[in-house]
Amino acid sequence: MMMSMMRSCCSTINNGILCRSSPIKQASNIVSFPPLFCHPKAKRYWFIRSQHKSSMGDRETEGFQNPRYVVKKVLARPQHEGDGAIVRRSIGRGELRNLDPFLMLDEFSVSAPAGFPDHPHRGFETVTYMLEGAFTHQDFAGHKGTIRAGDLQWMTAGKGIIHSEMPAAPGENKGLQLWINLSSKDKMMEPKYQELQSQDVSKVERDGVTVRIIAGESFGVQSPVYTQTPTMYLDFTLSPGSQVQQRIPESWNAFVYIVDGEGVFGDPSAAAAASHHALVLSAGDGVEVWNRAARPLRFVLIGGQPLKEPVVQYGPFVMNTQAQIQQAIEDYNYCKNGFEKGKHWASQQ
Ligand code: FJE
Ligand code: FE
Repeated sequence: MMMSMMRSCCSTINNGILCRSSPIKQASNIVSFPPLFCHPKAKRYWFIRSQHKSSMGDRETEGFQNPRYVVKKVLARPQHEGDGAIVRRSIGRGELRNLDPFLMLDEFSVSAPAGFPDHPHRGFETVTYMLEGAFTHQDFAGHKGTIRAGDLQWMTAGKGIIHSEMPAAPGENKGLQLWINLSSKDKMMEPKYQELQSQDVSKVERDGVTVRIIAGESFGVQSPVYTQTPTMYLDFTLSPGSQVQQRIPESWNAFVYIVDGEGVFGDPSAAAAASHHALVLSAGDGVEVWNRAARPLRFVLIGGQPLKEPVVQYGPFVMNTQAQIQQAIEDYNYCKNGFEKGKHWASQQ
């Protein structure tokens, strides 16, 4: 259908000459818990929490009124993506299509020559956070850089980016890539990058808990990253026996992704959850986490303000309507409306 549309448009678009040899062809609700007083576990929860609080004395906590619980647990199984790469997709897989404003979370583990060669994006942000090794990105506007363990790249694709993302260190190169949707008013904005090196990511260490603040705020420390769609992104490591409370804006959707170890989330009597699981949190204004295991627990806590707009996705293009998707494909194929620099560009091998 798209091919015939392209043929019929050819005489009017760029004299019908595709600007790329491989054009694209077209082929949650969160459950709210009842008010706290009628939650079956409320009493016990608050009993434990108040005991815990008194043992903490006057020490500063991230106190909150309405705790969030785990309402959905999804295992991110390995799958093929890009060119020979393996990713564990949690948000974006069948069981968890999207969690407004989040479209995708991939935990990737890639060794050369596999990777993510030249591809476009439109309509959302990608956040790449390295856990191990290094990744080099190159884009059609001449941006090039390498991010290493602890570094992050926050890319607002807006109206269009074409780039490559390839492993840059020997062995496995690991990280997380999150896709955050943009509101209709921001989808066609000029692209923008924010890069933070590991040493510039704020870190708070307290009582066996370390938090790296990628976006948003924790323990009174704010990340310098500007989030076009309001987002929090925290990387927690809890030593054995430690626990943490973290505030989350009440109206936001939020989830946890466990990177390493196992932990108890939300309800102290819940079973522990292990690595490679995403845990969707109920409504509420904070979450509490316990590490009762013998090894460290590492997880990311991600929350965002829902956009509440229609989502139409075609691979790396995420818009509000099917017509906008057709337009994105046409713009990419004919290098226009944001994809102009794709005309004479290919990444350096
Ligand atoms: C891709 C569109 C894409 N998961 N995890 C289509 F954008 C991609 C893509 C990625 C990606 C990149 C990194 Cl660094 C980490 C990722 C998808 O680039 F693979 C397809 N097929
Ligand atoms: Fe990409």
